[in-house]
Amino acid sequence: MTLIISQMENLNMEEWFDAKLQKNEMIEPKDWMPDNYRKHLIRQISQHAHSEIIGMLPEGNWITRAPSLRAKIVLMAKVQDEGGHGLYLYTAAETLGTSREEVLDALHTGKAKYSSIFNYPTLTWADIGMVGWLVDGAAIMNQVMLQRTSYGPYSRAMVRICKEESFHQRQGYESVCHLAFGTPEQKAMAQDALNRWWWPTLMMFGPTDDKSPNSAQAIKWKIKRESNDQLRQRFVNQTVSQAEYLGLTIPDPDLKWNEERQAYDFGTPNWDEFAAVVAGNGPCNKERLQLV
Ligand code: FAQ
Repeated sequence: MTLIISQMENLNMEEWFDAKLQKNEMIEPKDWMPDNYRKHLIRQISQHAHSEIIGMLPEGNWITRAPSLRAKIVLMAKVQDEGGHGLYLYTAAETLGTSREEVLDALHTGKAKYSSIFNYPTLTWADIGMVGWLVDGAAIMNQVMLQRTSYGPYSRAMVRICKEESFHQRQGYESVCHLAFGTPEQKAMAQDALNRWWWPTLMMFGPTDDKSPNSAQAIKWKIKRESNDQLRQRFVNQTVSQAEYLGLTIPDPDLKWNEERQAYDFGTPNWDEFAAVVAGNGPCNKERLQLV
């Protein structure tokens, strides 16, 4: 009897929850929510937080090697911002009933993922420019929609994060401008970095929509507002003219404006490489294994 009453209550609550989503009202920590909605958010928000923190490592590694005092100050500020983003996001995850220890444990034991992009090495100073221009550029393309995600604490964290990420993207572009308009050697260094970072950046948006197990439910729950492919396409459309201005070539022979779609056609990222990197067999891991 008690079970039936609690099932009926859950049914009513589910209707209430769906109606709230329909009205585009935020779900707040003390509101009733389906267990799977809670789990989905803990997964996504904690993985997002881990990406921000792991993302500090390749850049932090360049602070002592920045080529000028100005570049060093800017990079330190950026790395500090990323740490702050991680903290806002861990806090948002905690409002869902998980603890900082639990989510960090999931990272350390390899149960939780972080963005594949941070398993690529930053070999030259130009790579740091690419991280700002391309990696932050892709991150912000994805995160703008998350400002309207249905869970209040995540949405509010994203508003501040997006403001800071747009500074990050611009500082990266400025840094790449210096190289692209510098000496032939500097321009070649920028081109080499673009060649290495382009495809991994496109993979940051996640698998294609037909291979994305979490997307359909995420969109239904208004956690994600746009799909992986939509965001990837918008990123390509936005970035091509920026590369043209720099006089750099995007390493994709299939990249072509499609008049009918009013969008760029582009090639297929290497999804086998993506799977390997996510599984921990990326270029950084290989380097580490060789060093051991
Ligand atoms: N790397 O079904 P979907 C940044 C996993 S922040 C590794 O499409 P979903 C700041 C995915 O988790 C960058 N794994 O999943 C910065 C899932 O596995 P699971 C991070 C990936 O969640 C810049 C499986 O594949 N941004 O860069 C990746 O609907 C510069 C199936 O995928 C965010 O986290 C990947 N790239 O869509 C810091 C934004 N993609 O969990 C320093 C928030 C997918 O089922 C320097 N997150 N997977 O085991 C999101 O928007 C989504 O979670 C996606 C993935 C779009 C990342």
